[in-house]
Amino acid sequence: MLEKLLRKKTAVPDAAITTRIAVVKSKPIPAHVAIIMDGNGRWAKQRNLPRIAGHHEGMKTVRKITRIANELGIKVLTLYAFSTENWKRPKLEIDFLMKLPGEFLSTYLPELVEQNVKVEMIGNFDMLPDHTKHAIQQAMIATADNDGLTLNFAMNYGSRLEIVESVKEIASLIAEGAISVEDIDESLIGSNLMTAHLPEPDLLIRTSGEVRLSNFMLWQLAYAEFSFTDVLWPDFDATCMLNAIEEFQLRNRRFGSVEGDGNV
Ligand code: V07
Repeated sequence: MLEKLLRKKTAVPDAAITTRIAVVKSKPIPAHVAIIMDGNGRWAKQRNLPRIAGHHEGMKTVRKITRIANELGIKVLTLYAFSTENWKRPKLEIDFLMKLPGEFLSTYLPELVEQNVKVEMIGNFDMLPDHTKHAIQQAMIATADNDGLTLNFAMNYGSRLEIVESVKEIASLIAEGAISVEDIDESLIGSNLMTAHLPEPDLLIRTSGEVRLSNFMLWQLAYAEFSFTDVLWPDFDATCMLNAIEEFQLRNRRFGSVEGDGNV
């Protein structure tokens, strides 16, 4: 009896989600979705749990959202996992956060490989602890030949610093005489950012009710649609993801036409 009840409970939403996925897939899908995964600490606080419990639950959401993104045919999913500002947090919290890539990958790498997901990273790799570097490097090697979803973690990432580094690189090319000042244009700057090989995000999602960019992909988000939700990241699920993409598709229904391409 109990088993029957439980089975019914899960079967109904699953069918509804399958239908929504099919409808969403029949319309233009954003190629690149970027997410600021906010609200893990608040989720924990509401349950009288330590902040790290929220981060750990948030890690499970990463797995769920990766699956649905892949299923929807999204090409790139960029997740803001750790900002350059996050070093200001208590040391114990930082130590815990730096163990999450290792735990995530030791648990989920086989299924990422199986799902043809390619793991990548943007941000300053050198400053990460060795064990974190190793975990990420192993995953990048193991998934290098995959050509499904690119799961791009922004780790120790800050957008202004990324732009500063790009400007320095361009300045040194000029100093060596390799290029001239007149060669500087938007495409040259874009091609010196850490995202040079990726399409620009079409959709930015930020959870937990905050309505800020917090130094995330400032250049790359110039033309993106923004979707803000009060849902805390650990509670963000397939339904929330579909809501954001359906909203994107409504706003972009003139996608590909001469109108609605950003030119007034
Ligand atoms: C982190 C879980 C998600 C919510 C945001 C904060 C906590 C997955 C990773 C990760 C990173 C690189 C990688 C594989 C997994 C991660 C950090 C924090 C620092 F190759 N979740 N997650 N990294 N959180």
